[in-house]
Amino acid sequence: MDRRLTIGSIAAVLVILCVSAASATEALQAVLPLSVPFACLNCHLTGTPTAANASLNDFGRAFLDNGSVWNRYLASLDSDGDGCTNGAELGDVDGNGQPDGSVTQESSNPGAAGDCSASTIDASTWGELKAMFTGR
Ligand SMILES: [Ca+2]
Ligand SMILES: [Ca+2]
Repeated sequence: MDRRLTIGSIAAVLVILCVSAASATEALQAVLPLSVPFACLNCHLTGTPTAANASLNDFGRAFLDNGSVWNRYLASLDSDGDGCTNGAELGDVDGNGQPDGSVTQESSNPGAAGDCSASTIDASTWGELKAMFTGR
């Protein structure tokens, strides 16, 4: 009976840890300007992170190091080193938290190298263009 209780307790703890890891990931996704279609894979090496397996990719570490805040600084970085800034990959080049223009999905994953084509427009130019249309 003690053994069943112990196994049950361990299972309950694992479920709680898994749920808390998923909840944290979902809450942090809401901080990003867009998180579709990559969702958890924006920051994690697995699409289904758990407390036992929530390893971060390069963008996930940069996001964490930035206090889990999305801003102009984080947008200007190229965390995965593929030639596209995090902002370009996440659809918010100037990092003001608003998706650019009519963008509704990420163009590529900020934590996976080799999945983008480098933009020729820089963040400040895009920010000026965006301000013309949004007044921000
Ligand atoms: Ca990149
Ligand atoms: Ca990328």
